[in-house]
Amino acid sequence: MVFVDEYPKTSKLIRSQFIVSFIALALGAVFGIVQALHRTGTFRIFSSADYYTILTGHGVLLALVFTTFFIAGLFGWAVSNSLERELPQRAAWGAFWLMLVGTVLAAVAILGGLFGAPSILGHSLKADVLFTFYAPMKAHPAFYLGAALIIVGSWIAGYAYFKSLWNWRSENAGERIPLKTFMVITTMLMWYISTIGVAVEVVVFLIPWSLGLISNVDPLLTRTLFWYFGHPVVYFWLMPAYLVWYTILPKLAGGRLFSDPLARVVFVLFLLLSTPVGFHHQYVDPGIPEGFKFIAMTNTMFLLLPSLLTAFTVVASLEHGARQNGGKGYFSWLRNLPWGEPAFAGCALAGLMFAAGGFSGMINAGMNINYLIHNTLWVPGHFHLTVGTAFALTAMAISYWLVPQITGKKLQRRGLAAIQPYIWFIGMALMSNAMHRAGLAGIPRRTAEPTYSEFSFEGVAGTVGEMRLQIAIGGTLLFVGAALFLVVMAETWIAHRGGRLRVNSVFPDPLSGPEHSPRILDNYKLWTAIALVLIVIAYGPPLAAMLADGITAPGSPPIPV
Ligand code: HAS
Ligand code: CU
Repeated sequence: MVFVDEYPKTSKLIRSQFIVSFIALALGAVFGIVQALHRTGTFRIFSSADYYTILTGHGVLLALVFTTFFIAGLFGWAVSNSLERELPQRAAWGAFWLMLVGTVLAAVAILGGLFGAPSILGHSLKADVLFTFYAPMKAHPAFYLGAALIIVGSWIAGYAYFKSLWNWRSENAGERIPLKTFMVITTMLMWYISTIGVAVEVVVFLIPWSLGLISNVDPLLTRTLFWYFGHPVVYFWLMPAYLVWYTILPKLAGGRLFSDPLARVVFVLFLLLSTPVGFHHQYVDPGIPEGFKFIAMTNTMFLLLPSLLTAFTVVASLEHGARQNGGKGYFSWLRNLPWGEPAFAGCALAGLMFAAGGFSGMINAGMNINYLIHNTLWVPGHFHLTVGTAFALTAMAISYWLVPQITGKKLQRRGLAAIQPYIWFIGMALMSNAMHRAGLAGIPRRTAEPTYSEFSFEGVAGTVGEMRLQIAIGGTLLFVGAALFLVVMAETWIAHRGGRLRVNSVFPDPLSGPEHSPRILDNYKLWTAIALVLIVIAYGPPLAAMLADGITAPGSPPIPV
């Protein structure tokens, strides 16, 4: 039975979430290519003064809207499929509408910047504050209000998953939480803990400040509250991709998940360690004692563990699948994977690229080596491999598998779908490699005129002109990749039902199942408590110092370390 016939209400919800997500992807991709071609000097259609507006549109629409709506849909499917029930409709739809209103408010505020920033309610309608919207840059209050609504909406969406779990528990006392739901709930617990930071930042400081109710904010405090959330949010993007790689990808490869217990351990580790690391985005900020930056670095290094475990478990599961299909040898089994299947190829290529993105992340995380790459193009190079590929390519790829099930319609244009992940892969390889190298040459991020007038950058290998060209070509291929994806989706969406779907949501058992995983792994209260203790250790003293000199006064008195 197809998912849409089994759970028609939840399918309708997921379709609505995906449509918003895909519209954000389309607009974000347009802003992306316009901005990449401008920055590289290849083709300029707007003035450099508008650069921040375009860049903010690109970052907010892709990193915040495309992701959050897609994840809401994917999680809804995961919970509904694994607990075998419709989601509670009132909460889930309420969340959807709140998030949609928030998105429209934020988008209007950003776009206002392109139309001369007209004065609305006494404030100029613009939000050139980038997707990391902390002070001292200021946006129109509508932008912050929109951000607040998106966050509150996501909390309510989470409630719908918890409610489903409680209902399931009351009917299945003593049973292990199914893996997909376990992953969703763990991710949401991390999300609740971490979004408190950005919620306080927005509601207590940025909204009153943008309305003119308070005249000062403490930039260090608001940056700290932002990054308290800003690192976990990257795992809020990664963990759904992991959910796909652990629970769906092995099946697509013709095999079974290698280990359910390891998958649970990985998600618990993320819950424990995702938050007390935010200072690794603030290594160069004054006012934070070095010792606390060091704690963040140590925690970050421990946080590599769940991803390294994932690399092992997922690759082992794929190898198992390939060997079922006749794969032999140390490496030649790779040929027996279904590389022509778009959903498989996209997820596997996303994983391969993430291995590279993970390594550049390790370099970012080193406290002293970070000084070399901070605020350079290296960092966008890193995050286009992570959120821009590990997440985005996985989301697109799994849509080829999921959208037929939530619409009941056969995937159209299979040929285009099959080449799309490869186009993304090649485009991203060119763009992110050149960005990393450009960063090493000292070329800054977040500027329309990276050349300045009196300064020439020396490439470590190759020339700056060649790197710019690679970024322009790579960016263009990525735009083509996004467009192909959207064409396939649009045609599938409007097609008539009929024909064999080739996909279903029935899963083979893992090689090592939940019966092998200690029950303590499902003890959410314990893990949440430990996570909170770690946060108090990592953030308590520095935050206390920032508050001690007055909550809106900049800086913090020195604390002994
Ligand atoms: Fe990061 C900056 C450190 C992961 C996103 N990161 C950013 C920013 C973003 C971002 C958006 O310590 C910029 C924010 C801004 O605008 O300023 N990051 C890390 C570390 C990791 C890491 C240590 N980042 C991510 C993920 C992201 C993301 C995931 C989004 C989804 N990052 C940093 C630091 C900075 C930073 C500093 C600040 C830089 C600065 O100075 O501004 C780790 O989690 C990475 C661990 C990953 C691995 C890889 C394991 C490999 C796997 C692949 C398996 C293969 C498969 C395929 C499945 C160790 C799991 C098999 C296929 C076959 C065919 C066999
Ligand atoms: Cu981080």
